[in-house]
Amino acid sequence: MNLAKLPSFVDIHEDVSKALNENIPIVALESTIITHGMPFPENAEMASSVEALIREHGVVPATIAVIDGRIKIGLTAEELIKLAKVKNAMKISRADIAFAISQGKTAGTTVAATMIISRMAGIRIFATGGIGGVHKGVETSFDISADLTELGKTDVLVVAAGAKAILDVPKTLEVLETQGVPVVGYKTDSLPAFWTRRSDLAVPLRMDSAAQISDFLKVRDELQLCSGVLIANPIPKKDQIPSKIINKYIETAQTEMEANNISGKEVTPFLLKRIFELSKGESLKSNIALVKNNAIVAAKISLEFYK
Ligand code: PSU
Ligand code: MN
Repeated sequence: MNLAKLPSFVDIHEDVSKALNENIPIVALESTIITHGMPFPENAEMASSVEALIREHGVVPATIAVIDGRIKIGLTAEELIKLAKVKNAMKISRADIAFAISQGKTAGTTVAATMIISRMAGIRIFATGGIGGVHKGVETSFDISADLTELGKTDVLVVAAGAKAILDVPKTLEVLETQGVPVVGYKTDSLPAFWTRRSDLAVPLRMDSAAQISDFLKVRDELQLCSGVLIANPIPKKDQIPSKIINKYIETAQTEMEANNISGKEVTPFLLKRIFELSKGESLKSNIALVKNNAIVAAKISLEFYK
């Protein structure tokens, strides 16, 4: 990776640039989950403990965000806290990343924006909670996350706990297939549904080890497929919320969202916040647990891939 070629508005954390220069495994992490996905102080605690967990595996974490118009690849402890506390951060995807930089904004990067920045720096493996997807009621709203098209064209592997159950999961799977994105169940035949380990849907592909996934990535590189991969990793058993319970909260939140005419970027943060309130914080506990679980799997894949 020639770091000198990166744009002048990119700041790479010292540990990350060392890792890039010396081929030390790295895992990228997104920041919309910090600015829009969780309340303070849980967001800050989650972000720093996920980084610590990755380091424990001998892998360098690189949390990606935009702060005051500068792309940050890897955050200092102070930057992380600043981002977790900021009140009016943007939520940026492919459409608005350049705006945030040119206007000097502070922003959480979605899965799509984090993929773009990871790719630019040569980081291949990325962990998140759940990707964005096709929303319920898409027939009228046309709301399909830009995460799906990004997965179709940007060569980064994303570890997630499936697509969030607030989505129309069957349609999300269909779009991923159209985009040519392999969806790989990690040690599972069932597509994980974020807060629950299983859904009614079969996962298209299955692999049972980080080594298998690393081999798969290497074949993809030789084929020059140049698109993303989704690893669907189920939430740990003890952290699940039974689907009967979570689905009730999702339904209520969805009805309120429609009644309040919430649309666009606000949909996902609104739903996550209402489900958090309705579940009296239980959904957040599960969300944090599944992000940690994804970080561990991403670290293992990264270790294999850079061997
Ligand atoms: N996963 C979580 N919490 C989140 C998100 C994912 O556990 O807040 C964020 C991701 O950044 C994802 C975004 O890219 O939600 C999707 O937003 P939208 O549906 O507007 O594309
Ligand atoms: Mn959307």
